This record gives sequence, C-alpha cells and structure tokens, in this order.
Amino acid sequence: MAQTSTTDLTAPEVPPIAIGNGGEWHQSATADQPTLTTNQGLPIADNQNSLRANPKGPTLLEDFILREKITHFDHERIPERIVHARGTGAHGFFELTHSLANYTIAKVLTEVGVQTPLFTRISTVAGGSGSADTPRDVRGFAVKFYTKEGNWDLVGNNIPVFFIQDAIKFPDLIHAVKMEPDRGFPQAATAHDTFWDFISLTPEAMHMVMWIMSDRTLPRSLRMIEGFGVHSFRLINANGESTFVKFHWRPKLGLQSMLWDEAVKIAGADADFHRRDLFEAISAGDFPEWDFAVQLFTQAQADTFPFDHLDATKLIPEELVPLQVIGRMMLNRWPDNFFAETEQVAFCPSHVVPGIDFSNDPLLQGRLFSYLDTQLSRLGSANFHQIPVNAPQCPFANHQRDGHMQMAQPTGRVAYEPNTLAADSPHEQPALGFHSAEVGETGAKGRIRAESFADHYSQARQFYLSQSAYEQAHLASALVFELSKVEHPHIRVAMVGHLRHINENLAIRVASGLGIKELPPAPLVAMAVQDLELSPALQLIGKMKATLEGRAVAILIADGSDAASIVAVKKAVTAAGAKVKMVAAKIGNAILADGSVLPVDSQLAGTPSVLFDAVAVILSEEAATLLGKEAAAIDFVRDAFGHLKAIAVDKGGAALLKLAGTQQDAGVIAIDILGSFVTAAKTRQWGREAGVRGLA
Ligand code: HDE
Repeated sequence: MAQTSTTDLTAPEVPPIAIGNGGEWHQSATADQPTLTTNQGLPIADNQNSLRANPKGPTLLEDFILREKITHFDHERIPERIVHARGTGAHGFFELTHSLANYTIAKVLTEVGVQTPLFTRISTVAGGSGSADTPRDVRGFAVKFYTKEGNWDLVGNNIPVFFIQDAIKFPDLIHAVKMEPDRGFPQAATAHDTFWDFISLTPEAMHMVMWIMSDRTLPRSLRMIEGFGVHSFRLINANGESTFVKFHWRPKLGLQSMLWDEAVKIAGADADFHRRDLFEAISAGDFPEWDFAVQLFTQAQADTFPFDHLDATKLIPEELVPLQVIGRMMLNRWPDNFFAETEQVAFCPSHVVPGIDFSNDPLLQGRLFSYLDTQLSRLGSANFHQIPVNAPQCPFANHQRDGHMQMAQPTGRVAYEPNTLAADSPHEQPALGFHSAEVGETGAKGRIRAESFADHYSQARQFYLSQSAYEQAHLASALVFELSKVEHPHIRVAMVGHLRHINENLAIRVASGLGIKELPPAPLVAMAVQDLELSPALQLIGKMKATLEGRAVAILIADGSDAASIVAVKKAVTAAGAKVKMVAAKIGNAILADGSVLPVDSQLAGTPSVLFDAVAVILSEEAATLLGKEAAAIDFVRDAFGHLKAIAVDKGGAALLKLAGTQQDAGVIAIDILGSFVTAAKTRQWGREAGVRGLA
C-alpha cells in the first residue's frame, strides 16, 4: 500500500475551475503559468477534448494534437534492463582522502580532497522493473564517476563474488533464474526448479550460493549494504608498472539486514521500501555515505594465494590483504526525473580512465563487451553517451558522427583523423591518453579453463564456517525454504550432495529440513577441498553497528495515550538518530489523556511493525482492550516480537502484548527505563530467536 513521502503537503493556490460544455472541467491558466504546447510549440487551447465530428460523433483523424500526444505516449517505454531492471539511483560525489599516486596516474585516485561528481544506481538482479524491492537477491552497486579524464564506471554488486567463472555461462544463469519461460513466474525469486537445476549442475556457483542464502541478500536499507567491484582490476603508475586492485564500498551506517519473514511482509506492506528509504533520507538531508577502500597486491603476492584471484567466484579475505580506505562517497541529490536519469543511465565496465585497466578475469572480459552492446538495444542509439546522465562532465570530442538521435551539431568539413585541414580538430594524445598495461601473453589458444579455477568449495566452506551461529541458522533455513519450493526431488538431493563438500553439518541440517532421510553422496571434485583460515570479516551480524542512525521507530498510540511517555520516547530515540512515526488505528489526530492533540502519521492497518526497527506501545488500558480485538494491532506487536525488535511498553502496551500472546523478555522494556530501550533498539534481540522460530 502506498505511503506518502516527506514532501511539502500544503495545498497550492489553484486557479478556479470552470465547467464547460458537457460538464467537463477546465482549469484556467494564470498569466504567469507557462502555456501548454504541442512538441512543435503550438499553444493548446483545449487539453480535455479531442476533435470530434459532432458532440456525439466519431473522433477525426485530423486531430493532430490528439495523435501527437497519444503517439508519444505509445512510445514512452524503453526496454528494461535484461538484468538489474529494478533499481534506484542518486547523485553525489566521491572525495579522495589518500592518494594512490604510487600505483596509478588516474587523477580521481591521486588528487586528495577533490570532489568528483558521480551517479550511483543500486538494483536487484532478477526481478522486472516493477517488482518489489525486497526479494532475496543480490544488489547491483553501480557508480559512474564523472572524472576530469572521462567517465569511470565501477559496476559492482553487494556481494564480492559471482556465480560463474566465464562470461559464456551468463545467459544460461540468467535464463535459469528469471521467471520460467512456459509459465511466466516466479517473479524476482530464486526459489524455483530452473534456478536450482542450473546451480546443482554448476559447482563453481557454490561459494556464491552461500552468500545469496545468507542475510546479505535481505538488506534493511540500501544505505546499509557493502559494495564490491568483484573482479581484480589493474592500476598503472607513471612508470607503466601495474598493481592489482579490488575495490570496496563500506557503508557508514554499518551493515544491517532484514529477517526473511520481514522481507516477505515488507514486499506486501511497501513494495518500494528501499527506494522510499533512500528518497526520504536524501530529502531529509540525511545523506548516505560509504567509505571507499582498496586491496592492493602484486602478481608475486597473488602467486602465493590458495586460489586464483582472476576467478570471480573467489574473494581475497581482508585478513590476507587488508583494506585501505582511500576516500568516501556521499549521495546528496535525488534525480529530478527517474526516467531521464535512473532509467537511462548506462553503466559499462569498459568505461575506465588512464591509470585503471582490466585483469584477465574471463567474466570481466565478457562484461567489457556486453554492457556497451546492451545499451544499443535498450537506449536505441549509439549516441546514448549524449544523454545528460551519461555524458562525461569533461570535454570530449572525436570524429564519430551521425546516428539515431544525434544531438551534437559539429561544424566544418573534417570528420576524420589524422588530417591537415582542421588544425583545431581532436587528435590522439600519446602522453595523456589511455594505455593498456603491458602484459606478456603466451600459451595456446583454446576453450580451456585454468587448473587454478578448479577449487569450487573451499571458500564456500570458509564463508559458512566464518558466520556466527545465528547467521548459519539463517543460511541453512534459507536453503531449506528455497529447495522446498523445488518440485523435482533429484535437484534437492543434488544440492545436498554439494553441501556435503562445504560442511557436513550444513548438509545434515538442510537434508533434515527437506525430509531427506539419507545423505546423498557428494559429487566428485576436481580438487581436494581446503580448510582455509576463517575470516570473521565475512560476517554480517559482526559488522552491524549498534546505532539508531538511519533507523526508524514506531510509537503505537490511541486516544487516551499518555502524552509525557510519548514525548519522552520520541525525544530519546530522536536524540539517538532515529526517525519516529506515530501510528494509530485512525489517521488524523489522537486526543491524548491530558487533552492535548497529537497528529498521527500513519494508519495502523497500513503500517505494520515490519517497517520499523523498534516499536513503543503507549496505550490507555481501555485502548489496549479495544486494540486487542484488532488483528492489525495484534500482528503489530506479535511481529515486532517475532522479528526480534526492542519493544517499549507502558501498562496499556503491556496489556496489548499479553492479549497478543507475546512473551516478556529482556527486549520488552518498561517505558520508564528508556535508556535500556534505546540501547536494545540499536540491535536485534538475537537471543529471542530460538524461542520464536524453528530454524534449520
Ligand atoms: Fe552485469 N549486466 N553482467 N554483472 N550488471 C548488466 O547491463 C553481464 C555481472 C551489474 O544499474 C546489463 O546495462 C554479463 C557481474 C550491475 O544499470 C548487461 C555478465 C556483476 C548491473 C549485463 C555480468 C554485474 C548490470 C543489463 C557476465 C558484478 C546494473 C543492463 C559476464 C561485478 C547496472 C545493462 C545498472 C547490468 C551483463 C555479470 C553487475 C546485460 C554478460 C559479475 C550492477 O549488459
């Protein structure tokens, strides 16, 4: 159900409405209002009626105004992205805090203090553009830096590894995950046969499977996700020496995820939950921020890693190569127009600047082709770089010309280089221009996967074992949920076989959740699974920040609630950085016990507690009795408890919890010890989980 945003809601002064022939309404223009025109600039006198042969007669073909308007409307849509169709974006800047001048000549990475404008789009992968924000899915994390030396697009994800090692498998992966072709469902979901069929036949995906079944794919807010460039890239310095680099974004608000049950319910309560959250934060001046960090390493170091860094199904643990924070990104401006900017923005991993180059990662190599290619069918023209959101913000010039929707109007007779006829025409610049890293290549051509890409399970094991017990339980339960939606038993069994290579106990938990009595044999492996050192940095709960910054608290109230308690809760949680909403059975005003009038922000039936991080329930005892008969109120408190949230209660609040059959625990806190509530609200009541949910 739709929610209103934090915009100026005061009614504008509207000119009077006149009733014309047939009772239709015309809003007459004031002198200072711009005139409505056709695309040719013709002033329009009547935008309510088409041209008809007589008042009840047919519409005339002659009506060029109608035809122009409808024709434009008919062609309003462009193809949505094949993957990552659902996304939201914002403008901002990148500021470098530490120079990488020893490693690269890229100005964006060497000029400390300079702010580089950028546009960032965060997306889900599988769903269509109209799908919900909260399915279990990877989030795309694409940043276009408008640098002085051209656009640099860092097109990454919120997970540091990928499903496959070679680009040639990408269309199969995506066909398997998208809705099944014969039935047209499920939308935005991996929990179906074709996805798990493909995965069960693709052992290289097992590490990514651990990540997507973890809570990483259920972010609480897009402001609370990490971003990764995934592939190794190269930095090239002034001497032409190159160093490998992995790029990372780290959210200042810390990582936080939803529980699966919350994600499911939020999809119904507010399908735009993430988009709205980002919009509201930026509108309120609460600008999301990420640290930008790099892992730098040489070929000699890479040779000692127990995996191949060119294999995108592997990550480099932070414990092996520490992250160096070198800058920050802030998103501080919402686009003026969703279509013009967020929909038309075209990211391409091949957009780099001098000093940044590609590695031989075969997945990256395929991407270098795909993104430019897809823009041609999505944006319809080789001139997509002229769309304002895609255009470099530095001078750019070459001799490419013409094409659909050419906006530039070059002058002169020269459209080639070299030339002697136009001294001021663009020429190549060996000193300033882009140079590829000088890398020697030897060996025989062939469709061959390197031996070093053969280990598919060691990092999957490392990931699973590095998680906290709560996260392991969520991951195992996610696998049970997903595989229980798979109709073909042999696919479920095959997946359990793979899990045995990752961790026997995980395989047992999942098998038991799926009712598989006997563990299937594990598939043959090309390479023995290694026990890598655990990496606590891979945890999510471990990276949560105990804070209410960027979080939201609901206060459930009714007529007769205690004003002083409401004020005290609001003050305490606002001081800790949270946004507060008053929720009541009716929108409008509540008349509190002391006779004061308090505006209500949201109606209870449309505002379940899943939309908040913590709740307070402040009610008179009569109101509690009344709300005890209201399913939405019972769900409100029962879900808050089931979702491990801190709950502050006064006497009436406690009575409602009792009516909802909710237990008491350390996370249910009397309103008079507000400090404890604020502390508890900054995290989840993890200890409660075993008592409220049967996890695998
Ligand atoms: Fe993409 N991917 N991808 N991808 N990808 C697209 O480009 C592709 C991959 C990622 O907000 C498409 O403009 C291939 C990895 C993001 O606009 C398309 C392969 C990673 C976005 C495409 C991959 C990504 C896309 C669809 C395997 C993380 C959204 C529309 C070789 C590092 C960008 C478009 C935005 C979008 C192809 C794998 C991230 C079809 C062939 C790995 C964030 O070109």
